Amino acid sequence: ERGPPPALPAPRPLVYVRSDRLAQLSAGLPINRDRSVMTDTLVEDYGLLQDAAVRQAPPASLEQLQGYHSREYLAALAHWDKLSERRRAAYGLEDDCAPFPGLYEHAALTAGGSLAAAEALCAGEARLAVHWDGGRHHAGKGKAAGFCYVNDVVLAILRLLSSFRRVLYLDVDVHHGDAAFLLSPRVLTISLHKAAPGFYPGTGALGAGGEGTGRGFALNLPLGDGLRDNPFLQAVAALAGGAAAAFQPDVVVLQCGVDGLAHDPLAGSWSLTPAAYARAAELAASWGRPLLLLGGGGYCAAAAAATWTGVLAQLLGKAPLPDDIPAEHEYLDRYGPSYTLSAVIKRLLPPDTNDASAVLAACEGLLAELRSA
Ligand code: V1P
Ligand code: CA
Ligand code: ZN
Repeated sequence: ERGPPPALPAPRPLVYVRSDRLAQLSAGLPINRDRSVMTDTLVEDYGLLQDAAVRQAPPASLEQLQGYHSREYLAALAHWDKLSERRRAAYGLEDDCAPFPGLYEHAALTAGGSLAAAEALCAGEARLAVHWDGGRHHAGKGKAAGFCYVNDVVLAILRLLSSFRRVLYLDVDVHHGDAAFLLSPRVLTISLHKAAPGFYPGTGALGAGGEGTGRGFALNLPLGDGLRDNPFLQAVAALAGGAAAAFQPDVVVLQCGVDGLAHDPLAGSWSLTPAAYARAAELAASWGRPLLLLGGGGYCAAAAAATWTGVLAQLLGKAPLPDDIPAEHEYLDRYGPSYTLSAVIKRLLPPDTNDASAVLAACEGLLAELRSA
């Protein structure tokens, strides 16, 4: 007898994509050593995965990677050991992006994790999907750059575009999201970043960028040193909130690089606290659309893990968490000498060089450009 189709499974509050293999492959690298495993372990020890669907990232297929990257670049990632130094350099495989054993698998898992998270939103399995190993916003079609070998952000957005009409991409990493999606009026890119002579990557001047039909759909807000929580959050609320109201996205992607945290050992530029990122993520969620949450920069592993744990707690309605790191936590020693989530904010901060009213005026100018695009 034919009855009605079985009810769809109720969406989980969270799809959490992690990769133990990727963490293993990253363990020997000079940048972000231990960050993945410390983040996943802390999130788990605070009990934030209790109702989540937790998935191991599948490696992206060659075909999936070719959705953005060139075939010859992908071959170079797989066979870099057979290339001359000159050819490696042509693919960006030097300095910031030195090749290493397992590089192709690393890249495929990085992309596969963000694709799996995007997929979960497309399938309606959750309203929130997280992949902290993602957010590699500098990789080009045929070139590695700024610690990014594969642009999982672009790949994930492409996947989202097959199920959602309009994507709002907000990039709060302290660096300019330079290689993100700039060619379509269906993707609105917003990047807050530091801009200063010599500061990487040197792009993202104030104004609305984008090319072809995407012209006007990339809003760049460069900011100066010392940025504090309040002006940062005012800018996110005014610019990204105003843009969301005007653009009416169907899904939101947040690149939540946390290298703007005070005392970040690599960027050392902004003076944000973990609370600023939790609040920014809450703002992105408040637009009422499914949210894909990706990582990015963040060069003190303990500070990044603590901040991302706080972001997740906020989005799951479980904030504030007990400030003391759980006593049984495997990486407890890495949070010393305070052994708390909030320790990162407790030292002296340099002055903020940003003028709050100038920042808000810049946001208004960008919104006016968007409205006339
Ligand atoms: O400044 C550069 C180099 C100098 N070259 C001409 C470019 N690279 C930066 C790269 C920063 C990448 C940020 C990635 C992200 O946005 C997303 C994951 O956060 C750089 C820096 C710096 N202070 O800007 N590389 C390094 N430091 C570095 C440090 C130690 C070992 C190797 C590289
Ligand atoms: Ca940014
Ligand atoms: Zn960064």
